[in-house]
Amino acid sequence: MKPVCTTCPYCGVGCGLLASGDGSIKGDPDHPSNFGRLCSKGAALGETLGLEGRLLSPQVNGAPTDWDSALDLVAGKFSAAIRDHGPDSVAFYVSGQLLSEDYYVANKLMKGFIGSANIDTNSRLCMASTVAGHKRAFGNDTVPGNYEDLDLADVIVLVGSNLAWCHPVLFQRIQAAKAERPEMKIITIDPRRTATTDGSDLHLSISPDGDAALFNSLLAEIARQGRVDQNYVDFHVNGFEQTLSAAQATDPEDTGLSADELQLFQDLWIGSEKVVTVFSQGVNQSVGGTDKVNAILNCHLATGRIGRTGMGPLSVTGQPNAMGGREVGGLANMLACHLDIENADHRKAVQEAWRSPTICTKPGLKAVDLFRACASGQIKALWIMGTNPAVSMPDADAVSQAIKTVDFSVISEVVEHTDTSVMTDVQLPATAWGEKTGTVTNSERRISQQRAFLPAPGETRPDWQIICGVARRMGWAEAFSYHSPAEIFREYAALSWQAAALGCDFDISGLSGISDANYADFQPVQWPIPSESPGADRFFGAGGFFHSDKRARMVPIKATPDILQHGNTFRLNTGRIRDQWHMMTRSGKSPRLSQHQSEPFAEIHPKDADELGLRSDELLEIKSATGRAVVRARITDRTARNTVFTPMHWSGANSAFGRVNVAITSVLDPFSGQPALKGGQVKLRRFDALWYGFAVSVAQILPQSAYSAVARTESGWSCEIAGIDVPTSWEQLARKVLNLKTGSISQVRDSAKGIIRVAIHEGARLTGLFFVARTPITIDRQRAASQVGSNAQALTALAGLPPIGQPDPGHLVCACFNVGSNTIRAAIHQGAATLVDVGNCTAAGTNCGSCKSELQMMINAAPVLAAAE
Ligand SMILES: Nc1nc2c(c(=O)[nH]1)N[C@H]1C(S)=C(S)[C@@H](COP(=O)(O)OP(=O)(O)OC[C@H]3O[C@@H](n4cnc5c(=O)[nH]c(N)nc54)[C@H](O)[C@@H]3O)O[C@H]1N2
Ligand SMILES: Nc1nc2c(c(=O)[nH]1)N[C@H]1C(S)=C(S)[C@@H](COP(=O)(O)OP(=O)(O)OC[C@H]3O[C@@H](n4cnc5c(=O)[nH]c(N)nc54)[C@H](O)[C@@H]3O)O[C@H]1N2
Ligand code: SF4
Ligand SMILES: [Mo]
Repeated sequence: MKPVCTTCPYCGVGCGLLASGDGSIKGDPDHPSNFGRLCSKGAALGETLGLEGRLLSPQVNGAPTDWDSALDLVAGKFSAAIRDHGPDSVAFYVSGQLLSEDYYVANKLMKGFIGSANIDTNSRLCMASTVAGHKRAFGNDTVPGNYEDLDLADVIVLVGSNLAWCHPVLFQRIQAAKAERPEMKIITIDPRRTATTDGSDLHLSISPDGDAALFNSLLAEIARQGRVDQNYVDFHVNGFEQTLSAAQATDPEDTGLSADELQLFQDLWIGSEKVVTVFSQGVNQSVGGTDKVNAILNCHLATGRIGRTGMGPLSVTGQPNAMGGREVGGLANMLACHLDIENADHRKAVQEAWRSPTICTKPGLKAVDLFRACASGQIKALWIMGTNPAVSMPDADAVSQAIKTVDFSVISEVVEHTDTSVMTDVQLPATAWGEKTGTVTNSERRISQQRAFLPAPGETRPDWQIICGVARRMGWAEAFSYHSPAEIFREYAALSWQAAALGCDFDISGLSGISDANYADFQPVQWPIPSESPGADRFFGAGGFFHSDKRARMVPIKATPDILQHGNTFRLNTGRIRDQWHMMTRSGKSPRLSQHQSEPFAEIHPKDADELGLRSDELLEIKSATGRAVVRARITDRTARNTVFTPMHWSGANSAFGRVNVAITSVLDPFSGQPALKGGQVKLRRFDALWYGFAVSVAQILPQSAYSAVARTESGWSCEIAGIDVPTSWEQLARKVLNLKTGSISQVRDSAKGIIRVAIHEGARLTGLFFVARTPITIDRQRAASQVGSNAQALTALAGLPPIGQPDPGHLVCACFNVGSNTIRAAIHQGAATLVDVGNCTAAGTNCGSCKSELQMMINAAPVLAAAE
């Protein structure tokens, strides 16, 4: 069987893949987003395709039902709410992980037929500040440049981006360009040290939210050095003088950088015309996110460094279809094809194209307000699609409560139990990645197709079909009578012609006549794709902005650094880890991906840890007025004093108290409504565990106790656990934790040291291991996990020894090729002195490269280790 060309369902790089029904996944060498490269998550997709935990039939009030009954119920409840309380009494909360065709029909149903704009998306938590910043500066939400600019730039500045972990294939692309042209400079601006800062020439550890001050200072320096592109500004830009004055009023000390660091950065930025400024969530997820975006754009506009090869601002998108969602108008304040709700001509064009009975006339509720309206009773019927707000929204307990409060709630999901789905009245089973076909747009405006290469399991249906099924039952059969995603795509592409005629950037009208056969054979293509002429590669090189006077706006920015910091609280910074995707409903199925980091943690500075009386690997309680989380402490100076960094990935489905968003209150950017998810205000305390434990079982372990985090292993599940009470029987506790009712128990106890180790055998097969101690468990997890499911003897297993005759690979470092630390150390010991040597000997680091900084640290440590031996 020939493999199917498809696109990765994870990040906004949008890598092309070759996928086969047997689960083998390779990078597509011909796809222009990745040219065959993949990262650890993309490479492990084959391990996530199993049907374990999938939602396979519609459920109403916890019982399976047929599609007709479920869809009748949903349509009936939404229609009744609209009839009794008006169109604004219902809401959709959707996702940048839907395909454009799904997203387009959801938006059409809400804005054109129900007649409300109460549809918002998780992009509100993600890209909203960039959208608002782009619109202020350019008139439309336009990404001016391309990935190719990263190959050609002389200076690349990464602002609030951990590209090495979050957009690894772009990071590899930059590293490859740097290997060819070592004079190229990579600068990363992040308050914390990351794998990305490790791989940069210069790391500027700015104060949290110091970004606007940094780019304001840069603008002032551009003017001081006489490096403004006066011609470009005169012809294409408004607002230069006021913006410069505001920038000159900024105190450079607000960046938290030394004068030397600041000068070095400014000289590098100003000194090379070919500079690309890449930005991500350290910019967007801030109370001043939109201002940060404009502070960056101001510098590119003032120097005319935009829309030409090798230069420009580049916002990297998070989700696979974050960009497509913006294009279809998934945000509550947008119409399809980048048209504006507030503009009567735009509304008319959309309504005419849709031949719809109505059209929303004002922006709808943005995510945070939408859930508040659920809590207050204004929203009577809520439909969530492809997102898990009970975990991913700030003030997550209040959001959970809001969902419970709504009279009627529905979710379209692919897995059976998420923290959100268990609170909804109706669960509709959607086909997952690999089972459905449609388009997505990546960070460089490139539209590619995700294609089915597996059959739809059980009763699952693609999201667009589910939405159309409800719309038809609500009385709009004709407008939602699509038979295929191709049909939806043609309508959408035709609407973009109207948008372009009204002066918008988004034009894919050249695809409005695409045949079913050509849609099936869709090749990756970048917009604009006008019908008459070939589209340009980039925007704004010669002006042509989308404000009515065709000029850009520089926006005066008042830099207000770290305004969230006050009192004796810590600043809670949050984000991502290398090998997990969001709430792990898919990446968490891969044992390989679950090994790199298998529990929620907080990076905390050694001095802060000292003051809290906290030792390494103990537990930390993170608390605010809204909620509390308990996570493992990682004491490191990679994070600054008075700040902690925690990953966002743990939920109630896999941890006891790992949902960190319960402790983040909803503080919003005033322009975009995006929450400041990087600036939580929390109190910290050492969590007084009486005992610490580690468990591995062939059976599924469930989160429990005062602290626990569950992860997949090759032969089952593992769990980090801790308790605050002494159980009546350790044997009983072991059985409960391991979820093993039967089997014979062996145990080792050292009461003086407070150590208890339990093994359970079913015949000769070791089915579970449970280690308990008064202090954090130091046992080698990988080794223990590899023994469960085998015929290992109790004594060997409980001693934590490797099975006889097997080498111990050690802690997993390279997830792509499953290479552990011991294997790498052995290679280094035998003379491997560079990354290339280590790669040649062990294959580690030769695929996605995300582990290179870890490998380099091991190489650097080698002489020290050798001396100590
Ligand atoms: N492995 C992995 N990759 C992913 C995802 C995933 O779940 N896992 N999710 C995808 C999605 S949806 C998104 S949106 C992207 C996000 O991609 P990124 O934005 O790169 O990732 P984050 O880890 O959220 O945050 C980036 C950095 O912002 C820094 N930061 C915090 N506050 C500030 C500040 O005030 N200023 C500056 N300059 N930096 C600050 C943090 O320390 C952090 O290192 O990743 C995508 N890729
Ligand atoms: N503290 C903190 N919180 C954050 C962030 C942060 O940096 N810090 N980042 C924010 C950002 S940028 C983002 S993007 C959000 C992400 O947050 P969420 O969107 O809540 O995260 P996911 O776990 O990806 O949720 C997607 C859900 O859709 C389901 N799904 C997968 N495929 C399909 C499909 O084809 N159809 C349907 N119907 N469902 C499907 C998955 O099983 C999963 O449950 O989190 C935000 N929250
Ligand atoms: S970089 Fe990794 S996660 Fe992102 S699209 Fe490519 S393979 Fe997927
Ligand atoms: Mo995101």
